[in-house]
Amino acid sequence: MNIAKTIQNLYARFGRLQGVTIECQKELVAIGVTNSVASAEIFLQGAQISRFNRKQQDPILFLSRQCSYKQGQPLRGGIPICWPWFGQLKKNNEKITCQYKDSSIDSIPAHGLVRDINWKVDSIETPSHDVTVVELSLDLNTKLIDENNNSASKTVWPFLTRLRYRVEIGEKLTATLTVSNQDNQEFSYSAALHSYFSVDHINNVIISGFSKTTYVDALDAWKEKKQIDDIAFNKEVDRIYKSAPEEIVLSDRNRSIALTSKGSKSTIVWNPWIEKSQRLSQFADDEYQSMVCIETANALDDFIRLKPGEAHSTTLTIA
Ligand code: TA6
Repeated sequence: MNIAKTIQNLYARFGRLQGVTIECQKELVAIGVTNSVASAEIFLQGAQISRFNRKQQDPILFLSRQCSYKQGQPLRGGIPICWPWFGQLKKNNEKITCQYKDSSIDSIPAHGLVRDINWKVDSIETPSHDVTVVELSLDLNTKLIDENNNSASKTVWPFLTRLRYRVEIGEKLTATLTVSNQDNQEFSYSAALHSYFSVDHINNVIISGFSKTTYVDALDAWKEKKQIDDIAFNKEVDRIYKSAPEEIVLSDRNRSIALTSKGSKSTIVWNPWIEKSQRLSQFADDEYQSMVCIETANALDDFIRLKPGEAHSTTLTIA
């Protein structure tokens, strides 16, 4: 990406908007938004929301202090967009893996191929003093993926697809990923808004809303298990909750955050704990104490099939 040209173009289009800044952090370009009630930051790479803060309050989202801000390296934190598969491709439904028959699916990076592609900024609007709406998009075809020449570009996504991402920043943050099939054949995908939340300490975290639901334990041979009570943490947790509730509450000693999802029936809950933290890129050994991932997803059996002309939206609201 030509950073100078990108920044110049964005300034020319949006520089006059109240509370909008165009930022450059090492190799990445971001849109900064501040209004009367909140502030946020969205990187063009991966359309990744990196920050969301309500005025005079602690950050809602976690962002590692070891982020590299380099092209091709999705930030560790904020809300990465995992699409057109969640997690390791080979662990996805056969309807998804069969679309990659020409690629060795073992060597393909986890979490899809749009986290390290630069998205287009379609619009930034400030309909009122306390709401800012940013819309980004990605028109996917095999040419674009190859041009980006990123690690996953070996994985040819063979379908004409339009991704649109609408982010509304106010008292609440609402992020909506809409996938449209613009091809003449059906395709299937899995996805996640892989949200990292900032917490005072993982030992104080309680996630409620999941009791009596079933989850797949990615740390125990992908066995199905029952969630009896609220979720608390005293070790690494990596679970895909099936038929997850629409309303989830994340609490720590200082606050409670309500998460509402639409168009998603699966949610991933993850904390790497001590040992995995030492192996993660862009992550300090002790940062597992300050974060938890609650990911609004379309994963496992909750994958999405789109016929030509169809579209699906997955929405997360943080309140
Ligand atoms: O969503 C949980 C998870 O699949 C974990 O297994 C861990 O791999 C995490 O995502 C982070 O993945 P990343 O590719 O961003 O390092």
